[in-house]
Amino acid sequence: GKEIWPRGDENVWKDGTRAIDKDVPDVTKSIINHVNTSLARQAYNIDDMGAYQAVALAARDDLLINWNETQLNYTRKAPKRAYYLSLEFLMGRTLDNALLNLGLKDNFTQGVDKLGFNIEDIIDKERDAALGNGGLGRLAACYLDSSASQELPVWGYGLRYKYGIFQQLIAPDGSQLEAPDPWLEHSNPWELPRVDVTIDVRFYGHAERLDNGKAIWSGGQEVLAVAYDVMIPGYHTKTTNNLRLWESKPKRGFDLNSFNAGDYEKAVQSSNSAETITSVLYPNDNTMVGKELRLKQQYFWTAASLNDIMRRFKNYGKPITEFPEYVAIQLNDTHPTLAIPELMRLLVDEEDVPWDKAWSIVTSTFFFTNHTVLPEALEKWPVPLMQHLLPRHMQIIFDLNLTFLQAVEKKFPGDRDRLARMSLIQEGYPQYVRMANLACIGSRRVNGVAELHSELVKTTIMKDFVEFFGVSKFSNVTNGITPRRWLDQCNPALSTLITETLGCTKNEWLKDLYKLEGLLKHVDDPKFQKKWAAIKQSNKERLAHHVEVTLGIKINTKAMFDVQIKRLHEYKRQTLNLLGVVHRYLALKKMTPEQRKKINPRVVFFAGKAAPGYYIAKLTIRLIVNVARVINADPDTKDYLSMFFLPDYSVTLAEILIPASDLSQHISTAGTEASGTSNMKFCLNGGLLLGTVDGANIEIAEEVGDSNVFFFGHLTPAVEELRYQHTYHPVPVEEKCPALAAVLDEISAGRFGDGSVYEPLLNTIRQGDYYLLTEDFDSYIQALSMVDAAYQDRTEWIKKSIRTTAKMGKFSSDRAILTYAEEFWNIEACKVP
Ligand code: KOT
Repeated sequence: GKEIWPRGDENVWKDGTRAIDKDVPDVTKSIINHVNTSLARQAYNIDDMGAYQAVALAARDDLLINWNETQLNYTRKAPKRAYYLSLEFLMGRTLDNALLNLGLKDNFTQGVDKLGFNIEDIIDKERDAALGNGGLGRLAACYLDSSASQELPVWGYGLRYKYGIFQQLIAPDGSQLEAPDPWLEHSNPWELPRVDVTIDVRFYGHAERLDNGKAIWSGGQEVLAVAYDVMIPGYHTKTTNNLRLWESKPKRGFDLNSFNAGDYEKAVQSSNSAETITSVLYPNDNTMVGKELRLKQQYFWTAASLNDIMRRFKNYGKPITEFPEYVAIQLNDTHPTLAIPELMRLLVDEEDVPWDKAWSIVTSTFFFTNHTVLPEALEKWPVPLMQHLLPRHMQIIFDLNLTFLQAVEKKFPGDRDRLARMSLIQEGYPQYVRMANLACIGSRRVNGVAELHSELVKTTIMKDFVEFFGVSKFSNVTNGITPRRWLDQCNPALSTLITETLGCTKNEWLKDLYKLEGLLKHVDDPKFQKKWAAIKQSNKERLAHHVEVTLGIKINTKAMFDVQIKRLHEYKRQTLNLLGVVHRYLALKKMTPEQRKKINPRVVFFAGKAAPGYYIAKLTIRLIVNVARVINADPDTKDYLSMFFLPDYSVTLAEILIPASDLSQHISTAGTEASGTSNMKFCLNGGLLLGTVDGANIEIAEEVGDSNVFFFGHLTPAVEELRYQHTYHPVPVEEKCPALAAVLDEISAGRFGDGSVYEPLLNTIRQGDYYLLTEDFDSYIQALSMVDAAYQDRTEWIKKSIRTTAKMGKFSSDRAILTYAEEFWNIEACKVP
């Protein structure tokens, strides 16, 4: 039937709800209005920062209208929804992305110009929302962009950290220093505080068992979760989804009894500890840190999210047994695994659902993505800690384990080793809860993030589970990236050239990235090649300008730009790249000036953060910085080789670096990098790939063809055997790889400053060499020579670059998110009328 208008005059309400197609005068009016009212300022006292705030508020008005309509539409149509639970969302900046998605960039550019400002300067005032470490968090951000762009009813759930990933500084001796990232210091126009949306979350206390597997959990500490909503606009659609971030607050401001008794410190203590929960993002990537506060974050966030999801489901008015028909929940790695026992607790203890029925609801609702097979990253929590913090959840886990192991025993009678491996509990003193095992048995599907990685998941960490559940529960969804941010936004000139060349609208190819294949027709067109090369050149100049302004260093933009930017980690082997640069430097030193003149100049860029407690990774940064100082100052070689470590890597810095790269390096030990996603970003921007046969590199090569990538190194199946050899039949580096030994010796001998400082790093290679640098160094150097040779023929290089971009269709995060939607979640687009 027809809906009744809720209140007042329907026409007055509807007139007041403006449509989004703002023309230039609308834009200026709106900005001025915000300058005068929201900021209480005038033309006389507004600077770039103030202008940014006013422009952001003007853009936000449009986002809000779309956001409201989207959410109302979801409430009315009550579709099945999916929720993406991630402890990290590495969003970067919002303004430029919002204007492009709204289709308002041109009008805002003109409007801002009329007001005496430059849009790019204003955009540059925004701070990154850096609530993530690296690939895993940025993937979550790309998936939100794609969900909204594909009009899918998907919400993200995360934490509103007061401090994002630390700011990286470089000390005079070259080491990394960390400073806090107080990103919320200025008000954040992109979030809506929902002080009315709060959820109580309990910690500690005791759980008293009743009959039927039920229990009552009481006592302990109660903390309040307050919702902050972040608008996620789709590209050229009204659909504007929601990212809900939780902030922790004390339930009662402070304990009045203590206050009255004169103990002020004790009185504010409870409020301190509650607020601590969401104070800081843990700065570790691909490692597990067993801190109690981290476990508290995980429970606080999953409990608040699950309760919120349950409340929204109940508004649909459906019986609880239909929960999985309306809700799908994706677990971004094991960090939100407590959602599984939490949903059991809600169903069994609070909704009176029988245990077995509850378990069938749970296992129809969750989906689990694994992002790493590195053993040090697999989460396990001490049972005593969990028992203390979450007594009811520990009971539930033990009960689930009992039933699960009985089923395993039934299928594989008498196989005690198998039971020990598959148990949710690792035996010992103390015992540990294995989160990946719990996430696996509680989920309908388990997936890896690239073909090779998904195979490794099935044959290593989940082998027993494949044998128990059958292989069809396990599959692959290769990661993707959003072409809106990672091409249209960061490389507008290339985006324009592509649109002109393809003969379709920008909107069409940005939403169907396979259309890029249309560029192949033009590969041999010299005019097109020239335009392509000119854009790369101007992006290199943009980067050089940025480096000159921020670091005061001049860069030769005629050189090849060779880039490795990612978290510092031994498995990613920045050290291999660094030692390769030293090798090149030593070779240049030995040449005559005449010989050098034949060499193509090269500039090598590094950027990336090291976890504050990761000693070897931090030492690697220090060595990079100090090698760079020597090389860049050497008059014999500096015209042919230079090297830079750009501090404080971020999404925003990536947006400048990636479009400027001729070559990028993705050189992890085979079988260690689950996917990698920056490899896709470089290739999308026409940078060639130098890499190992690992992660998504393999699928990139499948798409672009082997002749357009530079591959080297041992393959995954060889790695285990080589490590065995290194352990039981070690051969000295001097014998195994003389070229590498020579480089190590130069560093030890003090050519780049006191060599003894770097011994611990060099010794990881000389002894044990877990990441197999001595095995891959020679073929790495060979690959670098192939790169040099290929770069000599500039036309052929440009063709490779065009072909690479043309074949990136597969790596759109739209393809990835539609796979999740169709194959896992069973949700459909829900268009705003
Ligand atoms: C693990 C523990 C804590 C924080 C982060 C991780 C983590 C990050 N595990 N895997 N990743 C990366 O995820 C990316 C997105 O899937 C992959 O492309 C990348 O290879 C992983 O290393």
